[in-house]
Amino acid sequence: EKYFLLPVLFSAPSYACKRRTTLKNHNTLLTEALSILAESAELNEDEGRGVAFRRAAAVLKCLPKAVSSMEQLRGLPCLGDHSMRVIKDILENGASSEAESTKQSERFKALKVLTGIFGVGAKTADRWFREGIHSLSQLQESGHTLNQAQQAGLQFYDDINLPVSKTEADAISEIVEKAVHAVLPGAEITLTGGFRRGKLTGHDVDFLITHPEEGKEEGLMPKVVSWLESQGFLLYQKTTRNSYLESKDGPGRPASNMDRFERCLSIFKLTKDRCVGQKQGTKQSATAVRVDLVVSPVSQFAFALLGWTGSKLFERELRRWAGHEKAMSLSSHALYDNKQSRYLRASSEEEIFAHLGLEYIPPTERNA
Ligand code: DGT
Ligand code: MG
Repeated sequence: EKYFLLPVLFSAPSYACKRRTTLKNHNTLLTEALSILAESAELNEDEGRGVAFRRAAAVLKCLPKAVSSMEQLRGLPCLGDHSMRVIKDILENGASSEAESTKQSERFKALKVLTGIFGVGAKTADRWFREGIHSLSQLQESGHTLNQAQQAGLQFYDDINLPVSKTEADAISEIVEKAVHAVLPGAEITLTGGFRRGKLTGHDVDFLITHPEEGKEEGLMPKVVSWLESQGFLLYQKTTRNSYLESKDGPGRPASNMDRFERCLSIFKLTKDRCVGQKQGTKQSATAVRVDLVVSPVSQFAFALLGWTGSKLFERELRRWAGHEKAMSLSSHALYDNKQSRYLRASSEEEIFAHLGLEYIPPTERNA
């Protein structure tokens, strides 16, 4: 008798918000190459191409095993011709020549360095690159006037581009809690972003602040910022109204109390004790850490929590699901049902998933 070994055929739902994606990735070689191509497309402001590569990478992240042959991929969604060519190249040659040459290209390297400056986006970096500015020293010599964020970004460049550890995030949490409770006892602070999804490092630390009594959170941000400033914790801060999602894929109608949503982009000074030498003496040194603070009224808290937990692709897919499959508009403020012409209330993430007709996915499985 003969036995044939059949390859494992993978399958997955096409919406990332219907998949469970933990941090265990069995296909890092593939996903890292696709992420480089996504990043390159984003730096070239080709959003469509960027999303296509992000979706392809995300579908591979949720597979239970490493991909070993192209035929295993037949049943998978989100893998376009271009992504398939990249995967084939890696399976056959051990690396993607396109991802490798992208990584080594002068333009990609320069745009990475320039967008590594806090306050510099793809547009500005591209303009500078076309003027012949490819490095930080060339930028400093150029005589360009930098805004306050960019000046701070340049000043703390090395620290900001170092990953933030969970230990550092916890230390920042303590400071933020102290600040918030000093100015508004009873307020609640939640760690969001990648750390809430269980990541051990991040590029920043994200917090969501609310108060169980609606309205009590009003005017909170300036007070928190003043407290932090008076204690010397802030190297930079800028408080703005949150208008990110609303300007892009916001609800059919703006939420009534949207103007109360405030965001503070900041750079914290974190002092840490470092062991020096064998005698275990400690030396204090400071590091700069990017911190995002968001204040939400409790009525919008569940939406804000869902919106700020990420991943970015998971969020995008949730909104796409809501719009295309449910005729609803989801933002980090509200969920609007276009058929019923009304807002759907929710006081937990579970309720929002239920409104959307989705199985609940916990934060640690939103790492798409
Ligand atoms: P990280 O920090 O590199 O470990 O990765 P994340 O997942 O923490 O990403 P981050 O910090 O850029 O953003 C956290 C989540 O917050 C992200 O999944 C999407 C959301 N988000 C980011 N920026 C904005 C914004 O300006 N407005 C709103 N509503 N949401 C945002
Ligand atoms: Mg983050």
